[in-house]
Amino acid sequence: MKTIEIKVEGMSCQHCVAAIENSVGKLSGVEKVQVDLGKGTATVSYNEGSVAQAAIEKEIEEQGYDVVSSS
Ligand SMILES: [Cu+2]
Repeated sequence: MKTIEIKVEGMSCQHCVAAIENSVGKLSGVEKVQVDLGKGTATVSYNEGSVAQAAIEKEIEEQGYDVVSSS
């Protein structure tokens, strides 16, 4: 299990939080998603053998947000 913090731009309200938590949370291999609206981050815990970090970031971008960086 790996946990990353992704800096996301474009989130403005609880709707955005729910959109990201739901869509990323549906990816198989993703264990936990926690979005912090104030910090503009999404903290994602996932199984590296099941899902790639790039796929997680792509999912966020497909929802209409910009991935700035991740660590
Ligand atoms: Cu919103």
